[in-house]
Amino acid sequence: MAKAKKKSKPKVVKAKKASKKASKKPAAKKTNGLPSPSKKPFGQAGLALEGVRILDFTHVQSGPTCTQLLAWFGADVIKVERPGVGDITRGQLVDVKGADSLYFTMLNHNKRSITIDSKHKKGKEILDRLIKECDVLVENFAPGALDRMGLTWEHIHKLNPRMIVASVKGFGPGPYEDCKVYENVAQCTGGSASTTGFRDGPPLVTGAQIGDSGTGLHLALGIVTALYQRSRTGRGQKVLCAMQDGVLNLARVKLRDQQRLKHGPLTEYSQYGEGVPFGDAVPRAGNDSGGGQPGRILKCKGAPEDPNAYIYFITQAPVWDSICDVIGEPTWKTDPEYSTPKARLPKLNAIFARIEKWTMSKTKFEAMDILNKYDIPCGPILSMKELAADQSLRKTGTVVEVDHPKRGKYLSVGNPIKMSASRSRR
Ligand code: CAO
Repeated sequence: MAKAKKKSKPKVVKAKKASKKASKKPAAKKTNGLPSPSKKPFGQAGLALEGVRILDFTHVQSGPTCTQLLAWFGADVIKVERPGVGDITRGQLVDVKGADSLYFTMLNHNKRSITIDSKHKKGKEILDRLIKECDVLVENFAPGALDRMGLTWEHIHKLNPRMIVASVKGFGPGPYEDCKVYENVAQCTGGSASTTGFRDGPPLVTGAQIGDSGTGLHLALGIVTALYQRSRTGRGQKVLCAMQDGVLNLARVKLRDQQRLKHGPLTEYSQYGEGVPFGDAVPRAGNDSGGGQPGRILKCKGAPEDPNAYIYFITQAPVWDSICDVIGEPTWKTDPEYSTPKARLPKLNAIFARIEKWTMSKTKFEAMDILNKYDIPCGPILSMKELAADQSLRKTGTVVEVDHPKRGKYLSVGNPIKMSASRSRR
């Protein structure tokens, strides 16, 4: 980062001087302090975070997700692990005896690794040297652990005032700030579990790791933003992402509904049509859509024997006429009982039952093909088996094959963020 800035400065100065001396020459273009646009073809001007060095003190999932993202964009990530133990996930959910687990490899395959005892005198010296040479320290230890190693903000900032110290914790400042937190705890305390599942069942956690990976994503944005600010101020800062906050951010539509409750029932929720009164907190809404357009998961040909023969179907108002034609109910287009979204709300169960009669006559892919022709929003329920075999995801690099010295080839998720001028480093 520092190098790139040094290179760019003289160019700007030269351009200004030249335009003063030779008044007949056209005025130099305004560059806002940026170097002039690269003439190199897109994708050949280096990686976006090239030159950024990360001291990676992360473990398990939330922190490693963050540093994996930064490494995809070209940052040099040096992962520090505890001697003799390593990241605990190396040995968790082991499938191939003697090899690091997929849990570990799928989150760390683009990093360098070093073992350092951070509580040993020699280890502390090495860490101090690394702190001086790195741009960002990322950690997700239990609250207070970094301080107990002697790596306080004051110590780090004194050694390297440009250092950004980025942390994942379970909670922000408050009554729970000292708690250790794992994925499902964050899903429960961030509002996701209370709003996931069916009304008459218990709260549910979701398979997507919104507490761990979701918070890692938030932290990566915080780090890149702090790097951007540092390019103006020359100074690092602390970046904190609490898992509870990250989950709540992802569950914000439910906080929206909490406030709507004061003004009446949530009419797009199935329970409204079923005549079940609302309480004073947002209920679980099964597979109802989170937006203003009613949606459901419906059976397709093969269900329920095939557990994934389902499709998500949205009865979006602008394409209602097409929906009626496709499912064979053309009179619903003009029948006042069905023709407006408001009229449909109390009978969504019956409407979706009729649509399901149609989806059950098609496979999920046939239904998708037909519905897409009419811009009717829908999505087949894709299993992990189907996603692993999906050739278009392989082509875009969203699913990648990685080589491992002990386990051979395995599949990993590649960078889901695509940039035209920065290739992802696997
Ligand atoms: N050298 C010496 N000691 C090391 C070390 C190293 N290289 N790396 C870690 N340690 C020590 C820590 O200093 C700590 O010691 P103290 O308790 O004496 O301070 C000890 O190892 C354990 O660290 P920890 O408390 O972070 O680990 P844990 O397994 O007990 O807890 C977790 C794990 C994830 C619950 C906790 O780290 C945490 O709450 N992190 C923040 C939230 C988070 O990221 N959770 C997501 C986890 S993914 O599901």
